Amino acid sequence: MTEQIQEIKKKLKHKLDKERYQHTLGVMYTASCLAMAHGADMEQAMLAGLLHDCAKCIPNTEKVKLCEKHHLDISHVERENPFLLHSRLGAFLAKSEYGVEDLTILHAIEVHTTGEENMSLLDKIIFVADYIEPHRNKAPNLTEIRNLAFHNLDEAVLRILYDTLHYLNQKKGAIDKKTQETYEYYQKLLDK
Ligand code: DGI
Ligand code: FE
Ligand code: FE
Repeated sequence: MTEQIQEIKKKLKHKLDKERYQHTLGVMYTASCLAMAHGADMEQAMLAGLLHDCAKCIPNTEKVKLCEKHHLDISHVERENPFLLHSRLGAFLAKSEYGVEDLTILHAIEVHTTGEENMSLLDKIIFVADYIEPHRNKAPNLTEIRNLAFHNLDEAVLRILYDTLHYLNQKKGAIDKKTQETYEYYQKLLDK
């Protein structure tokens, strides 16, 4: 493993709670496996996986304040559900606090919660790795989605979005425009 990854790991351990740190390592390794399966750059996948939730444990009020301070956009749904900001703020911190300059990595971190239309290979790897890493055990259909992830990444993305929207509808969670748009884009792309 590169020195950069080792150093970031050390720093992150103090910024995340124990469970989030374990999840983060799970996403890092799962992302590297998906990169192997789909011919992506493993180092980029590991770095993006390692940092994707770097802003997750900042208190929600602080997330909003930090976004305002650094002029990061906050949508209506994000203001109501500030946990959603951890992805955009995470991309910002990955650059400013952890020294990552690679825009491909920063973008994958930025869109990891809602996804986005026409995602890059790395975006999709992080989006899927986040959902299937080994510590995750609550979502339905995980066995099937884990299998799909290594064979058809777009299908896995669509399935995750379908299940996430279903879950949010059930618990009456506000749906970010981007989550819905991503779902519709992949539904159309795969002709479903
Ligand atoms: O940060 P993690 O928990 O590892 O994972 P994540 O960043 O993908 O966040 C997962 C949560 O985000 C999950 O409970 C579903 C929720 N989510 C995804 N899209 C939306 C959403 N929540 C709301 N309220 N609105 C959305 O559009
Ligand atoms: Fe996250
Ligand atoms: Fe995560």
